[in-house]
Amino acid sequence: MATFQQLTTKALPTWCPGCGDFGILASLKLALVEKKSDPEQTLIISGIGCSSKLPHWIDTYGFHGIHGRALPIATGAHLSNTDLTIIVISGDGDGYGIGMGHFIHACRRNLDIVYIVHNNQIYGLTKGQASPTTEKGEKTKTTPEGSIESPIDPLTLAISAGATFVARAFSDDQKHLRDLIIAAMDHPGFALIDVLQPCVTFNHHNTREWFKQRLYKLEDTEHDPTDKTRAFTKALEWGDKVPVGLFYKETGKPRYSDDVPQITKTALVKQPIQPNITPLMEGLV
Ligand SMILES: Cc1ncc(C[n+]2csc(CCOP(=O)(O)OP(=O)(O)O)c2C)c(N)n1
Ligand code: SF4
Repeated sequence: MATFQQLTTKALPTWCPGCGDFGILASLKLALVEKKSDPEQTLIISGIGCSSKLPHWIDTYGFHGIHGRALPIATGAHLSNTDLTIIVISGDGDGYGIGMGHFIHACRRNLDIVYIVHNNQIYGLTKGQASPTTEKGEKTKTTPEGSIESPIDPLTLAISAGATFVARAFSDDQKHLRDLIIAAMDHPGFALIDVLQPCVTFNHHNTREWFKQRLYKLEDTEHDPTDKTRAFTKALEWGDKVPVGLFYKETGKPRYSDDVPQITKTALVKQPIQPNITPLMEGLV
């Protein structure tokens, strides 16, 4: 286990002052402290983007991958060592654009991974192009007349693809996000937390104020996260009111790793290396 201070690196984040990424980083550290997580058994994997720089600034193991490929890297790491706590960090471009195929397959496989997507509805690192979650009509560097495309909804996609824990949070509500990350870590299966975050430099529409006027918590309503139909209805709500919290949770579905006989008892990395590979080679002939 590590304290908040011990998880804090000497290097300081290079995010723009006021970026929502700071709140997500702080919430993740708070969750790891609360969970008494061992930094040496914690692996944070990301793709490419402002958000994906996060593993540089938290003192656990980390892997800053390539654009859109955080989930395949995490899948390999997880199946090699199922004892690790694996947190994957993406942006909306990284995870829902170039990485969309991997996202859907990770959901259906129910990999035991926590997937945190920093959703600022824009490409931040590359300076303000439209992303898959950019709202219709939004003017960006690539849509100077306003986007003509409808945004995707990551939550309904995740639920229909088979994810067993689907939540949305806001980067500025660190206690709420911390609690959702803890619940996601405790959940045996694929857990998506889509985190709405301001990009103060390139998204001048979905600002802090915009969110604060609209967000409300599902926990303050009668919402039942085991009700899949209701979860879909709530996930589609985006306008004057935008819900955050746990939309959907399914228990009892086997994790991918439960059905791989070679690793159900002992993690692959803890198994002896088979010195005699002749039977293996003969099996391939
Ligand atoms: C294969 C590939 N295509 C495109 C890029 C350029 N690129 C880097 S980050 C990025 C998008 C960043 O947006 P997002 O994932 O939403 O993260 P943010 O920077 O907003 O946190 C793009 C298109 C790249 N690095 N690699
Ligand atoms: S460009 Fe946007 S997302 Fe990137 S660090 Fe700056 S405010 Fe954050």
